[in-house]
Amino acid sequence: MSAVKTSQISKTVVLTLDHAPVNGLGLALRTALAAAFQAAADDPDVAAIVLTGAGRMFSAGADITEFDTPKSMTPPSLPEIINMIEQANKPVVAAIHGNALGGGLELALGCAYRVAVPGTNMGLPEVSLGIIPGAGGTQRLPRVIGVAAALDMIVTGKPVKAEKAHALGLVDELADGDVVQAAVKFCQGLPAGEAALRPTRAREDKLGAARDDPQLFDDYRKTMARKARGLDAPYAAVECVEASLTQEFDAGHLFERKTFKKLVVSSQSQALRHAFFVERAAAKIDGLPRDTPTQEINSAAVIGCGTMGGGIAMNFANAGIPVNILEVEDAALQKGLEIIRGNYAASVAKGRISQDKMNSCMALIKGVTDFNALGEPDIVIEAIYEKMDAKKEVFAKLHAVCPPDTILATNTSTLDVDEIAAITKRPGKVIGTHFFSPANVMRLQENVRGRKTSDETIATTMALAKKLGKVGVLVGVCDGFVGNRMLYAYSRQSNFLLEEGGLPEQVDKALYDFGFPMGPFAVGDLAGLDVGWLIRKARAATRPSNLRYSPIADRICEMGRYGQKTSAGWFRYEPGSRVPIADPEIEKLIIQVSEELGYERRPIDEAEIIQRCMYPLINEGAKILAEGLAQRPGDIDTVWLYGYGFPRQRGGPMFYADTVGLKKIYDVMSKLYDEHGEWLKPAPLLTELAATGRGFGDL
Ligand code: 3H9
Repeated sequence: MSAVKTSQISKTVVLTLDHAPVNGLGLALRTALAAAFQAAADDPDVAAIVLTGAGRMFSAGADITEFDTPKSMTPPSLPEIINMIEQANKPVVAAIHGNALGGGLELALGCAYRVAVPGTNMGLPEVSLGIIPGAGGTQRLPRVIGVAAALDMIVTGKPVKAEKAHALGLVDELADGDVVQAAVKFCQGLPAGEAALRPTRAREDKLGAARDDPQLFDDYRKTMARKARGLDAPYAAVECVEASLTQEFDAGHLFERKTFKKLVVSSQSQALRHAFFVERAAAKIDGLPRDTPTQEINSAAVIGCGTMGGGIAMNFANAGIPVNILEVEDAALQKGLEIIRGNYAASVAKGRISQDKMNSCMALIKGVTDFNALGEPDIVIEAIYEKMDAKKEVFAKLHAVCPPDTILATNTSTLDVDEIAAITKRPGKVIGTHFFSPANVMRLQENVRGRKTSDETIATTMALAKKLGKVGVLVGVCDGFVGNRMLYAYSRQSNFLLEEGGLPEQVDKALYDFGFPMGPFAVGDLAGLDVGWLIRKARAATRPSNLRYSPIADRICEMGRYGQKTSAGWFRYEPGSRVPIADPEIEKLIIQVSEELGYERRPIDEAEIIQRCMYPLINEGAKILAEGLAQRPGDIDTVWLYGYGFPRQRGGPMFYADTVGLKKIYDVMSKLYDEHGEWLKPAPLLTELAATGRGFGDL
């Protein structure tokens, strides 16, 4: 069956890309499209051609799964097909709905005209995969919408809606009703003969403004420094767009093609593509059929109107789901609601959402002070402080007041979900939904499966994550679950490094340069140091005495330094500023602790900091995999990419580990274990994979 369907309406041929799920322009679709297009172009009875997509969208672009495979090299290539379309002797109109992304939009740019359904996403997101548009996008888009607007779309990779695309000149007409009918009508309104042809390559008018602004590219490079830090593709994209202005079309196109070919084999692109696919794989649960029934979530409740509870409630409201939020003390409730209102107002002020959107979200959030006023929510998420007794009390009450079908979820980040579930008579309906702070911003949702959590509850909670715009990853019950358990291993070593000779600013700089948005100490100051301190104090009695423990963080808290909220923590802060400043007082404290513990301070370089922080984190990931607490290495990567800002261009910790080589990591860990003891003992799975020359990707 051909991947392109041909039909005819009067003298217009309609070619429909029909290659589920996203009309990816892999070899099968390219071959079929080239043949069908050639036939239509050669047919003297055909006056015009409409190109459209079947199913949910026009096209999501090149088939990413074929990159690095011989199929991607097999003709006809996408640039060849687009050139053929552009040079056809009859007008070609793209009829676009759903998404026209990457090569999909490039295909549409090769058409003389574009008709689109309002709301369609149109964009060149290639940079998010570590590449640039490689089928003429960097040369044609500036010719259609001008250089400045094209730079924005190509370098940020963010799609625009068809309405905006229309205003930019990328869409010639917004379809009122059926897009194919609209495109056919559009063809019929075109002038006869050559007057209807409009090859994009020949369009020069939109380039004029940039020709008069020689500073444009250098200025643009300055604005992208922060967001594009450590990334190659955005800068390469600017160079290619620059070529659209400084070179003839064919030369610019060739330059783009060469740049694309170089980037597509780069380690950054491999890592970013890995990130794309593991995120989608994380939505699939082993042993849970795709058609597992899910419950409808049309109403929700949140227990606790603190920072987490408020952020979680905002997620529901943003998704249009009414949510009751409970705080027993009215004053605390009002304070929490005010913070929510303030967060929305800040988004309105920054132009991120409209005042109308804020009003509709606020109208969906209702504060209550009594469990009996929770109504009949489809799901309740408990987000109170981390104390088992308090959580059990809440769950007992929830079980008593909520309908038997209501899913009862806990936002705990450390406690045993099974113990919480046991207090109810519906353990199948109990699950962990661990959001990350700020919960209305961070995209990770660790869904924690208890021993008795039902398949339906799991499927519903995973679907809910998608509905809330989150990335759901299913994990098992253990202390800290996947993310925080690995984080402990990382922070522990960063503290030990201070005792051995490092300083917070040095350690943070090394991890920032590695690609994290912030180092562990600046993150600690941002999150607040008192929370961890309370947990450590509560656990002090059960802490194994044979394991190394760093007292520095406790000593800092004893000084009343809780981080940014007290303008002092690991760093100090000027009033009203969030910029960490190295503090001699902390340096003195660290040196004193080193002396007390008998460590002779030594210089520690960046490479050692990275190894010392990242390898134990990876080692913990290996233990988590062996214990079956994460389904696959890619799930761990997804947790770290979306919950902890792990540099995406490194693919996540487990992917990064494979790029380093597990043998090397094992060797370093073994040496560290000899020097520093138990915390650094290589995990059995790491040992086994290293010994057999395999990586996590082989599992
Ligand atoms: C490019 O075009 C290069 C050119 O410039 C140059 C060429 C020479 N390829 O995300 P979903 C799969 S680079 C292969 O869950 P949604 C996806 O893995 C490309 N597979 O759906 C999933 O598979 P599974 C530039 C793809 O509705 C299934 O389709 N384009 C591709 O939430 C459904 O996907 C992009 O970067 C692909 N291109 O979102 C766009 N796209 O079911 C990438 C998707 O087995 N795609 N799949 O897990 C997207 O952003 C989203 O998929 C989209 C739909 C918004 C389209």
